[in-house]
Amino acid sequence: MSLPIVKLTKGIHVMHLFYRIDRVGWTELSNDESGQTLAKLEKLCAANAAASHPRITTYANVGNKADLVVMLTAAELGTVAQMHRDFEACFPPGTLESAFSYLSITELPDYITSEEEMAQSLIQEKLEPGTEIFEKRLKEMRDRHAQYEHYRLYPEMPDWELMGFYPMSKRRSGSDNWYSLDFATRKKLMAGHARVGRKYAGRISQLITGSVGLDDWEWGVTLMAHQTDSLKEIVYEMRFDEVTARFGEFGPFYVNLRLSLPQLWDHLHLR
Ligand code: 76R
Repeated sequence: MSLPIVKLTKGIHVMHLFYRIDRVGWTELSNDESGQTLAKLEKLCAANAAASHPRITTYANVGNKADLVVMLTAAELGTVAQMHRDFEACFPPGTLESAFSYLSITELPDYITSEEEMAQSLIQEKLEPGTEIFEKRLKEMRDRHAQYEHYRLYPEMPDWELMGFYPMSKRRSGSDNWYSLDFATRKKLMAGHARVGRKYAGRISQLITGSVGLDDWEWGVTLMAHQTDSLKEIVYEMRFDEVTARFGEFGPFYVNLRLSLPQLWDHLHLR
C-alpha cells in the first residue's frame, strides 16, 4: 500500500507522541510477547536512525502525564504518519493508550538576518565595501548563515539526557495581539528573546517547530538539556522577557528522560 506523497517546500515534519502502557493488558501477555514487542521496536528504530530524518527517538516521561514518549522526524507527511502507525503496531492490542500527540514542521524564522544587515554590521565595524577584507568577512557571514538555515530546517538534535516539550502560542487579545504588531516591532522583540536564549548555549539546545493550522497551539518547543535546573531557568528567565511576558501562552509541560528501548523496558517494568 502506498500513501499519497505530501511534501514540504523546505524542512521536515516532526511528531511528538505520548503514550501510556495499559498495565492490565500488559500482564495478560503471553511469556514472549514483551520481548517480541521490544525486538520489533528496536528494528523499527534502527531503520529510522538518521541524524536528522527519518528518525525515531525514545524517552520516558517523568511523572504521570505519560509513560513512553517518541519524537519522529520525516521529510514527508505520509512517512511520519506511517512511522507513527508502525510504532503503535509493534505493541499487542490493548497494551498502548495515547496520552497526547503533537504535529509540527521545521521552518525558518520570519526574523532572519538579511544580507543588507550583514553588510551594515561590517560597515559599522569601519570596514569598507569592495575591499578584500569586507568581502571575506561577508562571505564568512553568508556561509555561517546558510549553515544556520540548514540546521533550522534539518535539525540534528544532540542526544542529551533530558528533553522538555511544550506547545505554545502568541497571544491575540486587545492591545496584546502579536499579529497586529508591525514587522519591525516583532523583529526587535524577537532579537531580545534570542539574546536571552543565547546565554544558555551549551546548557540548552532548542528546536522550535511551527504548527499554526496544523495542531492546537502555534509552536512546539523542544528543549534538550543535561540538567533539570537548566530547563527551569531558561523558561523562568524568558518569562521576564517582553515577548514571553506580554505574548506567551503555554500548553502542558512534559519532562522526559532520554532512554534507549532496552532501558525503557527496564525503567517501565515491561520485561
Ligand atoms: O533561531 C535562532 O536561534 C534565532 C533567534 C530565535 C528565534 C527566531 C530564537 C532563539 N528563538 C526564536 C523563535 Mn526561541 N525559544 C522559545 C522558548 O519559554 C518561553 O518563553 C518560550 C519557549 C524557548 C525556551 C526558546 C529558547 N522561539 C522562537 C519562536 C517562534 C516565534 C515567532 O516566530 O514568532 C518561539 C515560539 C520561541 C520560543 N530561543 C532562541 C531559545 C533559545 C535558547 C534561543 C537561542 C538559540 C541559539 O542562539 O542557539
